Amino acid sequence: MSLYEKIMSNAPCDLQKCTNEQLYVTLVKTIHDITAEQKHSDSKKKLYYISAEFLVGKLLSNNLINLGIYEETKRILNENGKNLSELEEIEAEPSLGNGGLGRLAACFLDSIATLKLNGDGIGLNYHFGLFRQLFKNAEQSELPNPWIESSGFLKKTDICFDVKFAEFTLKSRLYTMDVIGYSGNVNKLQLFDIDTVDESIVKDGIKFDKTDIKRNLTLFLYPDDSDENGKLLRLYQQYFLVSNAAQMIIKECIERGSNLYDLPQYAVIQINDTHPTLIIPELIRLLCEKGVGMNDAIDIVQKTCAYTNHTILAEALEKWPVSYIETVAPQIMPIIEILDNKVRRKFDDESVYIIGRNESVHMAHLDIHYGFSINGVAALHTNILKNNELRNFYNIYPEKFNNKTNGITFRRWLLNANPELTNFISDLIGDGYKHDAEELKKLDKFINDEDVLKKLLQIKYNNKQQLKQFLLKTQGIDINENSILDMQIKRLHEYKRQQMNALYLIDKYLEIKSGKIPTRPITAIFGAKAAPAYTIAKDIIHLILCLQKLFSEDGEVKKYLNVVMVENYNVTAAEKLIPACDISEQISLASKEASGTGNMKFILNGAVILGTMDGANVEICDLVGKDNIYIFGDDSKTVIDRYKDGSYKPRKYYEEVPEIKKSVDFILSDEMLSVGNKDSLQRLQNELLNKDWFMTFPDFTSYKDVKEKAFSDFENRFNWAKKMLTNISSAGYFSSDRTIKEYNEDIWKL
Ligand code: 26Q
Repeated sequence: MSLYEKIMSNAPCDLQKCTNEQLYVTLVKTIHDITAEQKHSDSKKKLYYISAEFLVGKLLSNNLINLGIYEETKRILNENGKNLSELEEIEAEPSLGNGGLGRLAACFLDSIATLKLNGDGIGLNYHFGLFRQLFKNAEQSELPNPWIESSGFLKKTDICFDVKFAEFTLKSRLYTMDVIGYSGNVNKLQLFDIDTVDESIVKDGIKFDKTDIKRNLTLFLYPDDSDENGKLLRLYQQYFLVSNAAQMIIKECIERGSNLYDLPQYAVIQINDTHPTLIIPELIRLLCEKGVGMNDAIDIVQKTCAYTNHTILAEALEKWPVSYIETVAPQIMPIIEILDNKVRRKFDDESVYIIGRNESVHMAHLDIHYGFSINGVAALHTNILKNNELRNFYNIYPEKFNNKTNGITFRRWLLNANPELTNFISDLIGDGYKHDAEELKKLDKFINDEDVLKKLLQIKYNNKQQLKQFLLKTQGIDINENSILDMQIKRLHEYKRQQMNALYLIDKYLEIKSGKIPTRPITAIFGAKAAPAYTIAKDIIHLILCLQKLFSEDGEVKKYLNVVMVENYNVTAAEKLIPACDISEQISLASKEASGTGNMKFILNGAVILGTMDGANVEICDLVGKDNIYIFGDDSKTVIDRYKDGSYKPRKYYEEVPEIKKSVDFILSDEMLSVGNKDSLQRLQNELLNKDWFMTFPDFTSYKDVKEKAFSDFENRFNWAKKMLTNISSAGYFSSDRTIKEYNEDIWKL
């Protein structure tokens, strides 16, 4: 059957007469029909990538691309007077993740399927995912983000398990999404849910009764955990996830011939950060229930589980009070105690115990002792884990530690997001890079080709115009396509230092006010959600929104400097923003960003990074070379030492560096108070002056200098285009296909 016939077999009427909604459903069904005939990869051993988050993004065009039918579908629609991009808008984005960690899991699934590896994702089917962000009075407010459609890509199954909690048992239901590889192979994302969840209990934004577990369990991703009930709900979610996963894994492995003692030959479980860590005691518990002895069960599980660490921030390392675990799932507590006792008998070092002094369970410690592999997500990150954060563990288990530098799927972040650049690259070097990303290196031979450089600049300009249309339509904001687009788009966190960027913008504003005019207009674009209970993060959003308002209402300033905060930043917005970016801000305090993956998406799309020597920026710098990236600020060693000696005093910089003083003072100026909220601005100013925990002041001057240098280099357009080309040609290493091959060779061995 031709593609046209397949589409027609699902269409309710002639394509010309169909509504866009009908056509969307038609395409979803057609994709289902095609994948139903494809094979799920097969091998004796299967990977289970278990994660609380899978930030998959919209699926329609991605699936069409991976099936190799995007162009043909577009043509068929055009011939019938229809427009594929209008259909794309109908799909709601499944926002089943916060940011980097969730998006990484989604990129990995794409690569696992593309490489025909036998591996599925296991997660939760949050009905409202991450909240939808709204700006009201220059502040963030939160709304539910319903995404599940009756005829979308999510499929209901009749697979159910019982999950026993202390006070009740919940029956789960499995939903699945096809993960379509770019190679005629299809895997699955398995998402667990309960039938009794009740969307109607959500009122007034994202408020709901946090104690009503039978109705609220899978409503939201990570509900607000500022209060005890929020934290307990998160633990209910975690245990629900791992108990379902463990039951399903055991069932599948038995079906494929395992006698349970040989489980490690049938399954490998990759634990995505500590959120699914309880799968370790849960699997041990289930194996024992099936007659395996305790010591054998521990041994089996230890050979099956591997753990990825995504964070260095000590305050983000998960610990659960024993009393919480007793409240939620008391049956696993005796097992955790046995695991802890074994550690205590073996090691005379409190810092590696599982149950710490304050009666709480260190999740990462469980993973490290009772898994066979622990990896960081960029070279610098893994080294910091070995030498600092997890040094005592590295001394015990050096052989378990390994690095897997993150990657991104080029299908979504190049082919889908930037078709014009994709076609241009194919014209220059053929299509081989689509399967072997390192072939992008072939672009280097065009480094002095003026026509190529000109075309690169033209494509960037075209993408800026498309972004302009997108922002006009979605937010009514008009950006100047001839300005420099400088972007910082990522979750809002103090360590990522959006506040330092804001201080820079204040400084620039004051310069313009005093008559120092930039050579070319600058548009500073932000996109960031703050956790609902993270007060300072919300204050930073408020500051940025105030600057946006202030500048846009100042006839003199707005010609040269604009701030745009994109509302509800998500995967869909990122796909529009990244291809249009000139300068990408990757300015975390060195040693704090485990890897970053946005940085990789930007260089792939020909943006140049302004950043610190942190996370994967270090590897990017190695590959693109110092002339093609703008590095500033203290390095990780300096920062780590400064934390150790406790010598940092922000006030000293405030008093000694006039630009810092002026910018910080401005936060509470009359201009700001005319547009902003005094309490919020005051709190932020105090935080910077008295704490500045992420050391924005010591880096401020070099940030400003290097940023000015980047702006001035931008004016030599051909030279800039060479930097763009080198960034693109160096991006091959950051394909998640490379990362996944490494996971498979070193850890999974499928
Ligand atoms: C923990 C406890 C309670 C509530 C929430 C959490 C929680 C939730 C999400 C802790 C961490 C996360 C997400 C972390 C994350 O996204 N980390 C990022 O992972 C990326 C992929 O490896 C890296 O590139 C980023 O550097 C890292 O910040």
